[in-house]
Amino acid sequence: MEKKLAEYKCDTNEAVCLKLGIEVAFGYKGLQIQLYYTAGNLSTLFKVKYSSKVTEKFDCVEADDIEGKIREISPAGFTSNTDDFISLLDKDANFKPFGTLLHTYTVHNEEAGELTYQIYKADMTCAGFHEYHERLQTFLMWFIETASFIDADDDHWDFFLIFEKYNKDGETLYATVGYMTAYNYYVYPDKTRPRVSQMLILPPYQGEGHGAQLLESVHRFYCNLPKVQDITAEDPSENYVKLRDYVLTKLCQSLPSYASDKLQLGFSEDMVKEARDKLKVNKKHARRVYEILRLRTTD
Ligand code: CO6
Repeated sequence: MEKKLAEYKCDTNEAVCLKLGIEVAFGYKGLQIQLYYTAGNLSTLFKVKYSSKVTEKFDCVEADDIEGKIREISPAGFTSNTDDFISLLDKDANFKPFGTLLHTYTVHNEEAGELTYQIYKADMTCAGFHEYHERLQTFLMWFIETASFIDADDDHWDFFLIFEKYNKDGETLYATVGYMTAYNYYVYPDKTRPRVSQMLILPPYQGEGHGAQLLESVHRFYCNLPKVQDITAEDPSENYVKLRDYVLTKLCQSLPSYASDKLQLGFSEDMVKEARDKLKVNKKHARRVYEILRLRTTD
């Protein structure tokens, strides 16, 4: 009996077509969970397939409700019909990014050559963005261990999105690359402090410099807003801290107060002030950058 049931244990890592998973699912043989997103609009196909499933009647055990569990974190309005999904793929050509364009950059790719990317700032007043964001944030559950969904209707949220811009059959298309959310906290008496809450670069795009481009653009965006005191992060992960160290060091090293002769004199109020006023860098991070740069100049 036990041997027979062992065949009904599937690793959802392998079953999910996203190739990312949650836990071991019990009760299925040949389990396949298809979760497909269109590249731009993230319209979703969600389908669960298996060759057989245990039943209480014959096997005296119940199969895990894998479909129900994934449904809870699946984007609202998904389709389970492959033909419908194919027609949504065609419609994806009409997808345009939301919000205001902040920055355009290119990345050289060995196979594809020069690829173009754009960073946009969006908010909930952009038509269709609410639904798009609902779909986008479902990725967090697959790719960030401690992720949770946000109450996006609170107007203190800022959204920053990266899209790849490419041409196909004479048309300009966009693909979702990643995003960041920041919550504008109030600082007495008349300032705000945006706190980065979520950041995700989708796996195929990781390690190509997009995270660094996004964080730098976000600093540059807030630099233009006098009411912003500095930028912080909520529960930053180790990976996020590494990325932030890289970006803030790159930004601060061009400030006069971080010149190599100044670094030798120790951490100073000038560094704190210049990093905050010119780049919206928080005091604690200004100190970290000082230590990184000081170490570099110390043999
Ligand atoms: N180790 C060391 N150095 C790193 C790392 C890691 N993991 N990530 C970035 N960097 C540094 C490094 O110097 C990179 O330069 P190269 O060595 O030349 O590659 C540089 O930063 C730029 O990295 P890149 O822009 O390519 O990073 P990426 O586009 O992959 O974005 C990421 C980084 C962590 C946002 C992305 O990998 C990701 O989305 N990972 C999964 C989700 C995640 O972990 N998100 C962060 C948790 S949420 O903490 C959080 C406070 C909130 C925001």
